[in-house]
Amino acid sequence: MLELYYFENSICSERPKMALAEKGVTDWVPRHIHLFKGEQFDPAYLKLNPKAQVPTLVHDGEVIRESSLICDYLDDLYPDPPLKPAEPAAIAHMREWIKEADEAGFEGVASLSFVAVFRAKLLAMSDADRQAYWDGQTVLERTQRQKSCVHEGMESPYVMRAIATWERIFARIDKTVAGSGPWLMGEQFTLADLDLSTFIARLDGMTLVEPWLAERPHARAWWRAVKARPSYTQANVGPSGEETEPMRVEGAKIVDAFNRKRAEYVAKYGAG
Ligand SMILES: N[C@@H](CCC(=O)N[C@@H](CS)C(=O)NCC(=O)O)C(=O)O
Repeated sequence: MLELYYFENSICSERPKMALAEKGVTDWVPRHIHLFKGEQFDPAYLKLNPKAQVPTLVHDGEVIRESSLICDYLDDLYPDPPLKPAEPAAIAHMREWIKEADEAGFEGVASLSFVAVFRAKLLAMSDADRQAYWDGQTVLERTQRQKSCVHEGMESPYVMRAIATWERIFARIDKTVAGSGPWLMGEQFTLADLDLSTFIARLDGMTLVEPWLAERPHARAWWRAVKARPSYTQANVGPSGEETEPMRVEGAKIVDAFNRKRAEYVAKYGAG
């Protein structure tokens, strides 16, 4: 049995859902974890995922954590169609994209999401509830990032870090696809494309992707092709349901400040 613990508006949970859709696997069991109701802190769930985060995959009792590792595992479990190249060096290069997405890309999207959208949710809580939410977290870096984004908004240093990260990633996507597209690893759609795409979908849903694509036609063509994949729709990638409108509206509110910060960054360090 394949059970996926997920939250619908989670950019990490969307990764395994999209991988399952790529594989045509539909007989997985959804296990919903409501992050804003604190279900990730339930002691039973913490046994599966001590970091109190989604997704978690449980396959016949075997617990697999970390969204990119779950996708890699699913690719091994269902080898057809393959989402990894055949050659060891190409696999290593593919994993370099994913490492960058996991290490820096996630934090960047999470910071921008917090500043634009989740900040208001947390500020609307009572001081005691907000503190209880943070006290329940088990990863100090996450709590520090969230506190900075909530208290400092666009002035949080995490915003500049997000801009630096995604400037670098979009520049690299544009250059790579221009040289050897249509996908990041050439002719084959791989886990590199998939793992980046759910993060970029969130930026897109907050109307924050356009500034990065404006002068990058190859990155734009790549992004259009990702969105056209049936798995993207089947897995409901990007803000969906009642989150769609708040994401778009709240994201649009920070676009001007975001563009100013980005211009500051580009003036100092260059575009990518
Ligand atoms: N590196 C982890 C990150 C997982 C993660 O941070 N997930 C977020 C949702 S996208 C989460 O569970 N957050 C818990 C919270 O907000 O309290 C992975 O890729 O699985």
